[in-house]
Amino acid sequence: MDRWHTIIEPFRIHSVEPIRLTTPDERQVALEAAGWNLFGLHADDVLIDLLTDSGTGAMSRDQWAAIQHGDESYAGSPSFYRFRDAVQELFPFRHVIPTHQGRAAEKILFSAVGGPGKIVPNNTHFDTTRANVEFTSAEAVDLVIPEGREPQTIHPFKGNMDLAALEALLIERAADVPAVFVTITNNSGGGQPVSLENLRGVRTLCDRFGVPLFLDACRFAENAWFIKTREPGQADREVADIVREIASLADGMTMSAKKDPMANIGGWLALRDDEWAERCRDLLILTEGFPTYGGLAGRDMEALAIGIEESVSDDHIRARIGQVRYLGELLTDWDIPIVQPVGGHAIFLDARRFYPHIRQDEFPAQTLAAELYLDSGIRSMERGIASAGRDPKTGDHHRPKLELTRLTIPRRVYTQAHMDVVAESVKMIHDAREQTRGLRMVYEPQYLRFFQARFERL
Ligand code: P70
Repeated sequence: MDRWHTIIEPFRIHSVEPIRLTTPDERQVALEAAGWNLFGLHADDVLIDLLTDSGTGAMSRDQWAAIQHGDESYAGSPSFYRFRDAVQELFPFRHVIPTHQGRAAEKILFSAVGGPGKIVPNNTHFDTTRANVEFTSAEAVDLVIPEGREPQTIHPFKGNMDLAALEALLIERAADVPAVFVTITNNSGGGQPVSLENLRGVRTLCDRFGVPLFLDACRFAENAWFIKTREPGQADREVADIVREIASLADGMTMSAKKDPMANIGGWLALRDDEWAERCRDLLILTEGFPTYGGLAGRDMEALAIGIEESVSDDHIRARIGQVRYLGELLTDWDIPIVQPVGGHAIFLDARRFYPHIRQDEFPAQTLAAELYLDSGIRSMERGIASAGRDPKTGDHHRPKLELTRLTIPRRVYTQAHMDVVAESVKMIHDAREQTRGLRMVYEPQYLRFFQARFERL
């Protein structure tokens, strides 16, 4: 594998935002006040914020300029048409419905086509997708290939759908499947890509059983970059061209525009089917707003139109994915256990191997996130048993195979020096791992509990 340690960022920085250094004592106080949950911190008390790559990217000069052109008409804003055209340039679905973020698109779609008795397959449902499917009393099933559940197994497309498992499900239940979903890249499985070959296989099955194929496409450009660099015969294509082929295989998409399109807020639902679109627009009006703005301001749609274009710049994605990989290589060189190969938007620390002495019920990945914050002020996100929630039938914890702590890299925000600091801090807590104790959960909300749960040190 080719290896590069220094990646040229294809930009220079023209506006800076100060970050605050804190003392260990200040961090201890802040973390305790937050109930050992990093979502509860004031961002001012964070040194390097790797909680999420969602809405946290740096907008470009051109995006800020476009904001000045925002037209705030309630209906028929020219900003909507610029946004719609930018979407259709890559995803030529007839209907493009703006929403304030990705989960609103999910809520609307599943309200329209989900419901009791329905079942939705996906490579891996992201938290909000699963929650929105289940909220309609439909069932959400994850059919990623087995390699996608094993942190150490190397596979170029660990986000691929298990086609045999999908076929088996469709043979039995096709009539109950409103749509097959594929998440690109597969966030919950480590930000792992899906190959074109696999998407074509899913399409063939969908055609055979007469079921539509939808993309949860938040990180479409990153997925396309992996196709370009890993899939035979794709190396000479532009990322935009690969994205268009991905789109051509699908019937629709839900989208959080806070990821690859580098907007601070926004999303969309896009689809071909007229009747479904009509139902979704009705629901949109009920919950989000008129169909030419969804929950967005005209200026947001302007920033999005430019961000969509910038997201498929090959130079941008090379640097973006190269930076994530750089951090992954530093950690790998120091024998820190991470999900391999490194995915598109984040490094996923393997908390099971990091803290083999902490039982899963004692929240190893949450513990790791807390220790990292205490050491340096870096904020990460738990992606393990706390995030997995409970089985609605038995009331017991889901015990996911992957117990991970995610270091999510915002786009165009941090430098290589920041990545060095992150790697050094992870090494510090890794060196001290044997003395580390786990946590106990002392408050647990009903939905998506990881956002607001509170913990105490054991
Ligand atoms: C993250 C964010 C959002 C997301 C996603 C995929 C593959 C849909 C969405 C929803 C934010 C997040 C949200 C819930 C739990 C943890 C983190 N992912 N599909 O950090 O989009 O946030 O715009 O409603 O990754 O990964 P939105």
